[in-house]
Amino acid sequence: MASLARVVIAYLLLMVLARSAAAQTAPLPYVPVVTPNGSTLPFVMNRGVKEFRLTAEPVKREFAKGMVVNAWGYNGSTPGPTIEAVEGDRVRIFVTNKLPERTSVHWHGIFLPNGMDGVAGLNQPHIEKNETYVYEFTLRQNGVFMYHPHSDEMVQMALGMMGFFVIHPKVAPTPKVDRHFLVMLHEWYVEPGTATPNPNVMTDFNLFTFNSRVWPGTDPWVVKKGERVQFSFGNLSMDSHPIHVHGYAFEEVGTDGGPVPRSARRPETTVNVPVGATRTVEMVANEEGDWAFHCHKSHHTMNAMSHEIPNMIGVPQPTSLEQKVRSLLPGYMAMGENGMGNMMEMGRPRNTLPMMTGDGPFGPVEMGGMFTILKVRAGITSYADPGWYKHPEGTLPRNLGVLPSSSR
Ligand SMILES: [Cu+2]
Repeated sequence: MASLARVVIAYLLLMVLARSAAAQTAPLPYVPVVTPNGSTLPFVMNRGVKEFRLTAEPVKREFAKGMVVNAWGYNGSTPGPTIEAVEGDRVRIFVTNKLPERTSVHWHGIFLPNGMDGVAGLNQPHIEKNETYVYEFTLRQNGVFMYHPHSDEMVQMALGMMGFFVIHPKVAPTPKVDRHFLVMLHEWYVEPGTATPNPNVMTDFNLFTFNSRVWPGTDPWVVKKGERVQFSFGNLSMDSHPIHVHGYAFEEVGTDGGPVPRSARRPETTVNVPVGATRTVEMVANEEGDWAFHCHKSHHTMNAMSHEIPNMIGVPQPTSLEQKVRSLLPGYMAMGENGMGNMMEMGRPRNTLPMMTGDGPFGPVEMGGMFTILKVRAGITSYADPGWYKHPEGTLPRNLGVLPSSSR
């Protein structure tokens, strides 16, 4: 009898070991999301609970080559790393405050017990400097949600404290989604020549970011031809952002309130993302090419504007100087010397990007801010940047040169 018991115990132990080993090596039961220029937060399983760790802290964020911003974020980054889980999961999230002031975390759009909602003063005390709080709740819905502070919100969000919280459905959707990009939209005011965003600005922002990067610092979004692709946009800035795709139409399939019923979906080329919301759109990438993807507010695809800059349009400027600077800084525009003379460095203030910049295969792209390129390719085996699209013969506009006026 005793030996039988030992055999049973040994068998049960083996089962447990085999199961935990399987849990560690099993593929994820979902297609992981992609946060361009960002990352996904790792988790550990602790007796059936998914444990995540967030540290709120000051971070240095390079918006594009040549500009580093003194921001605040989580785990060394703005936006913070994406939290990814599955409907039905129980999650436990440790939040440690390494900011110079108190904070809290609100789980935007997520159904949870009131005490876990993270509004400091209302649902919990503020998390004081160096303290750690632990949040724990069970995920009862699916969709794309966000997290952000609810303590000195104006300052903490203006400095970049925000991230995505993705909850996959228990049963994978059909047809299957092959690729899902998450893009946090934000806007900042960094006085040209400085590095720290001014949180007191309410309307006059001068930098507009996809995941806290501006063009040409935004990574391309690479997909294989024929893939079903979703893009989720989150907005915790002070303005709405109409995000526009070239060459395609997409359908809005979800918000941070839940999935959009199929009967309510309609084709669009632009999705307006209101403040305090997420929008998820879906399309099938069946047309190869390098397709612009950007906010359609034209000032949001420019960098580092300042109302202190005098309007020099129509005022003759020394073109020889502009041309000389342009050979060093493609796209440079002479803005005049008044008002910036004591902080100029190669024609621009230090730590400041050109307003319109970036090069493509045909010359200057002259964009900035909320702009990137959707690269759709057949026959690629990885999602590394495939370089510029090679246009098939006969699919580019032809230059007819200067025509005589009679033939125009
Ligand atoms: Cu915009």
